[in-house]
Amino acid sequence: ELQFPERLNCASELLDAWVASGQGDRLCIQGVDVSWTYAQLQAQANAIAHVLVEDFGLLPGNRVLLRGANTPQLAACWFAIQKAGAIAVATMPLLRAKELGQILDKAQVSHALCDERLSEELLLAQAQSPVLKSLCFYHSAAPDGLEARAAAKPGDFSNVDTAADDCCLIAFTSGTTGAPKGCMHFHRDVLAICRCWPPHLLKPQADDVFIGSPPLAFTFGLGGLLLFPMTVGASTVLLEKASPEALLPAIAKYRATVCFTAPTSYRVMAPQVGQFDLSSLRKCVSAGEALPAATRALWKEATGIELIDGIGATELLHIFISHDEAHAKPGATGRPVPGYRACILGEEGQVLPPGQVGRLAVKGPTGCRYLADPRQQGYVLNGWNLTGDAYLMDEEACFVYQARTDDMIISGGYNIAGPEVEAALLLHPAVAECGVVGQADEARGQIVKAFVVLRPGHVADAAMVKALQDFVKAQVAPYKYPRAVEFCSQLPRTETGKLQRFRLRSDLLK
Ligand code: 3SK
Repeated sequence: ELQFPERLNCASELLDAWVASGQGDRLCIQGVDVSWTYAQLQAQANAIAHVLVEDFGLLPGNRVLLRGANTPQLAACWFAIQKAGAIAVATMPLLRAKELGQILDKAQVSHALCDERLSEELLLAQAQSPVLKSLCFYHSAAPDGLEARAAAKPGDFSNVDTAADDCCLIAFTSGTTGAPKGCMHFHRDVLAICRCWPPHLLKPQADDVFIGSPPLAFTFGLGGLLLFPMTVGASTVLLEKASPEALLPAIAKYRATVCFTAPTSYRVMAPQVGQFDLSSLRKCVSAGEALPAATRALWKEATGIELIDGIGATELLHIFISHDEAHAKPGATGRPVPGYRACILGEEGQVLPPGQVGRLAVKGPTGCRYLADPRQQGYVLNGWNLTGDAYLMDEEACFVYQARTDDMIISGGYNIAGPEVEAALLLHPAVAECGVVGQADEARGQIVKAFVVLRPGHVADAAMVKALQDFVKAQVAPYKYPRAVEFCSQLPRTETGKLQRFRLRSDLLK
């Protein structure tokens, strides 16, 4: 079991400790035209903490909204908030005023630090918000911008003496249906995720260079691109634009060794890897969505690297089931990360035996604490977090993803997992992307409907529909084949790359 002292500030452990131990000149963080050592990041975070406290009256426990793409300055702001004993509420850069307004209100945000280039929507939200009292822009040349203010402050700061159990971040769950949910996490949670998955499964080294696409506002990105490299004194590259097309040249440019991105991104990058020198790359992590076996194979064939898969949740802060390269099993996510336990629960809450599909439940050092939300009761039961994912545990105690519990299609009495049909379709050479959902049907209750994006050069016609249907029937139980196929030019995805099946479903209702 992990032990933490009663008083704990995660910034002291992850940032200040490197400087205190004489290693402040290690390279910490690179951006488009900046490169900071640990000491430089610390000095910047300290100066920003002074600005927040002295210029804007920030008090411990206040909530500070962050808005910006992944940059070193965003990271400095995040640590400044921790140092001041406040609570970081990082938001996805693509959010619009309405969504920002919901977050301001729900989290009772009093202060905001915002990249000046993304000011418009936040200003609109602020105009409607009775709670947001101060807003300061960074990446700004204005005399009252964050850079000018920070330049006038000292580079040292005495961190607020927070408790291990003080809330330090509220992470909002991204875009499914319903109002956004804010997940509260403590200083000890931040350190717990650094001590569970990385040392046992990622096994990073001090000379690693991390890179990837998830925004720091998504806890997958916060851990993978900021906290985990800093746990071992490694460095990280923060890219403002990290589309698959931008990620490959960046890996080559920065000689990156560890990459974090979503399965879709590995799938898009795989055919292009030959155009870049990726010889520095040694570890590739996939999360944020279930990893189809076809994508794992494609990436391995293109790079020789076995993907490290994982499932995490904003509610649990980071990955809780995973494997290392030596234990990869195509189609399976892996086993519980050391420190976590997992089981499969049936309809009545009973633990199911191996081979049976049920709801994945997880217990560990982190867990769900929704901010003022009745949905808390549905997520945590007897200390078990009910993730909303349908899984089975196989005979080797590996956990195998089936679907989100609401992605199950019930057709003619059969339970069909949409992602399983997607995985089969993705093996077809003409298929670039696909999404499979249930469509209402008088005779069968529902039928399987596939939305398919074809690779260039393939024709979307009746012959292709038949070819795809036959292809699926040849791989999985024939009753799972998509009775309806619709070709489209793109699929709806969240900012973090997750397929929004609910939007495909709502398209069917129109
Ligand atoms: O969605 C996931 O799988 C995930 C992974 C790592 C951290 C956080 C999340 C939500």
